[in-house]
Amino acid sequence: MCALAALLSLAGIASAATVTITSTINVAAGATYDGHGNTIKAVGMGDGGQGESQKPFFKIASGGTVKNVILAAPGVDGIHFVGTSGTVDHVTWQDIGEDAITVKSPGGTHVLSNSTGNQAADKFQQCNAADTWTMTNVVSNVSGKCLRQNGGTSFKCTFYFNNYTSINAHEAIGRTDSSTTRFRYHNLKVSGFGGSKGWWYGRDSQASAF
Ligand code: ADA
Ligand code: CA
Ligand code: CA
Repeated sequence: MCALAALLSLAGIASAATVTITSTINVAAGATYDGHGNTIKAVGMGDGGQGESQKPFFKIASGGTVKNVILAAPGVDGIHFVGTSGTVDHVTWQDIGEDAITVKSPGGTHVLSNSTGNQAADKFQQCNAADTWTMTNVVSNVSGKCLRQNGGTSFKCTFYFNNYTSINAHEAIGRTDSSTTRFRYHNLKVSGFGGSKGWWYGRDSQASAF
């Protein structure tokens, strides 16, 4: 323990720590993982590049929550929602890996709130199943796509960008290949955008304010 941590500990004040993990943390149905502001570092779970076989820091089952945690580099495969609902709140990705947060099968209703994802080489958020995904008070700081519905899929999603800030996205705010998906936005702030097909990658008619 460093001197400052020891002093804080004597004073009864918990200070943030770095926690090393070597395998995915499974958050059970209905359970909450509260990181208490600690930083998690993944070892042996991937290099944070664009390889698709990296492991996630967390898998969140239905009704589960991950909150108050900082995810260090390497960003591996981020966080996976694997149930019909779930929440990620107050999470910071310091350096996103292959992607930062994924809705996996079966999809349902998910929330990302009060969180910031930094330095996505390609995708910040990835959606691989039909979902209603609400993002509130979220910042994407450097990305290709802030959000990508899995390429070539035609299921319907509704994505709510609520108080969402995108800084330096170089391809799209949202990208889908599905004609039934809808992008809804409220207080969406975009700066440094570099895409050539618009914020919604050629699907402007599927995007509307709420
Ligand atoms: C790519 C890949 C998908 C899936 C996705 C992801 O789009 O083609 O199969 O792995 O990435 O979830 O990261
Ligand atoms: Ca991917
Ligand atoms: Ca991924």
